[in-house]
Amino acid sequence: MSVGSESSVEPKAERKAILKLIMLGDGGVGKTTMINRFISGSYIPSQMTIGTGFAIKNIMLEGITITLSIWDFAGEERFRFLVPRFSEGSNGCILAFDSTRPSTFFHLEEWLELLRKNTDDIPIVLVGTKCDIAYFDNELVKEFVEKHKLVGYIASSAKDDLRINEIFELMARVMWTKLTEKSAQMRLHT
Ligand SMILES: Nc1nc2c(ncn2[C@@H]2O[C@H](COP(=O)(O)OP(=O)(O)OP(=O)(O)O)[C@@H](O)[C@H]2O)c(=O)[nH]1
Ligand SMILES: [Mg+2]
Repeated sequence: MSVGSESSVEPKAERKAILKLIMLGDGGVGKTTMINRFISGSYIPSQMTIGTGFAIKNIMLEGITITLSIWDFAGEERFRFLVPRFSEGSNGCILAFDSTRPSTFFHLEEWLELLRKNTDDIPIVLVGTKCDIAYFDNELVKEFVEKHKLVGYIASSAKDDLRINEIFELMARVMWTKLTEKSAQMRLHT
């Protein structure tokens, strides 16, 4: 190869995308702890979230650097008003309940209603937390996933580091696929 051809090689531009992922579910189900495990790899006992929290992490997907911007909504009722305002423009949602407290599963319909009023038809994965203590996987879960056309169900534990990375990687993949399909459709219609 000649010197001339070497110097004409342009550096390959890095391909990047930012995806907004929101976390919803009752207070104390373990949303913040799940994010902490994903970001830092550690189990960090957390305080109740006041309002919202925010975290980012880069992951590689098909040669593209995806920046996941993760919005961690407080589960307490008094902070619910923040969801419509700050969920705008989200690409996907992790909907979490606590496997040790069935009431948190039965509140999921309310979370979904709030979410769907304020976002496009975004992909949602259902996550059962704390499966180091209790395992919650039954017909009700299956029906819920089918009825609401969710991406699926993952039983997890931030404490024992069970399936935490899998949850975020699955969502990154699904959100990215949805976004690229949407832009391909838009190009077809112009
Ligand atoms: N055993 C066990 N406990 C967990 C797990 N994940 C979280 N916890 C505990 O559950 C409690 C609540 O966790 P958080 O992450 O603060 O819950 P949250 O959903 O963010 O709560 P809000 O901020 O109030 O909405 C904490 O005491 C955690 O240590 C887990 O996988 N296993
Ligand atoms: Mg929290």
